[in-house]
Amino acid sequence: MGKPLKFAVIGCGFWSQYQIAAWKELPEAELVAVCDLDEGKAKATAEKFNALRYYTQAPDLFRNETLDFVDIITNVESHATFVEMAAVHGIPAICQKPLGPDLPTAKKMVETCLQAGVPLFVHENFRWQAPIRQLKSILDSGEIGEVFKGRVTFCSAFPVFENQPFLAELDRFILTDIGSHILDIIRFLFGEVDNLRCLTRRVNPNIQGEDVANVLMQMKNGSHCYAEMSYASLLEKEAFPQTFVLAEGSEGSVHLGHDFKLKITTREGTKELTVPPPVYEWVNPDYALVQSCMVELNRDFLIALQKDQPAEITGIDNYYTMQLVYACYDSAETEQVIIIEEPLFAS
Ligand code: 89Y
Repeated sequence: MGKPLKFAVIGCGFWSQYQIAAWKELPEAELVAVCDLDEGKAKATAEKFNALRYYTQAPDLFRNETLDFVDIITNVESHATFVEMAAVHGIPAICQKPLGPDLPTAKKMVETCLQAGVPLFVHENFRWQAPIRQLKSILDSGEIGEVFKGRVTFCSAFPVFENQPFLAELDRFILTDIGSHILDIIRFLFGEVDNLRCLTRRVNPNIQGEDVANVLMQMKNGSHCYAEMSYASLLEKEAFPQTFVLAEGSEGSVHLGHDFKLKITTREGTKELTVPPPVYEWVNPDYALVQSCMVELNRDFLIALQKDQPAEITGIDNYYTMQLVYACYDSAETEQVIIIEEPLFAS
């Protein structure tokens, strides 16, 4: 192992407490500073994680610190500002999902980093969950043949607004918050989307944005995918934060259901395996599945930075997911099928 890479975190809210804990699992990374507009939060986070310094103003952080990368864990409205600051200072940036509050802003962020020659990665964690990775390797093995249909389900009534109150104030809620994950899983497992049609609605009267979204997609490879998302689903067994998947192929099917159970069915019968998340004592038990997988995602970023190679989720890759998120809103508003265009980036 060479010298640990020095990094800073911008944003010391609910999520960053776990994201920093995930970094602490990796001795190849060293947290040197944190930053938050709220001095109390910045100080408490620096103390909790032994960061040497804390800041309330990001420009001061960039001016004073010598960093190998910065991890931006703030609300979506400030992502572009901080990514641009990192690019100006030549510091590789990891940005929380969703990358940008709209597609033109997300594109500009990608282009700014391309033009500055600065790596941009996106902290998109769901596809790093242990059962999702296992499902992907089953699809890649060819065991169920050629996939012709995929369904990805995230339906829950978990009170996410208690820990993350800002979610209730978003004009665009479930597609930006969960859709960015679920549509990314669709791409990861089933390939790129050619066109889609989306329906949305708001069931919970106490929030601003939509809390139900259903998306039907035709993939470039000809298969069909369906993504269903809801935070208004009072179901027999609450599943938060599990994602369920059904992939159907010419030779069989794979189903990821409750409690991390994967069932592989072929003409020979059904095999079952359980793929639980790794256990870390710092996770919030309600979010164990999604918080534990951040260690693997962070490891991928570190390897990319150490070897000067792309990470799995670069800004460019994640832009394709952002295209789907915002195409869903366009489709819901216009009641039209939206064709996904290949993006062009000015570099
Ligand atoms: O913000 C969301 C995320 O990224 O994972 C689950 C969550 O915390 C609530 O929907």
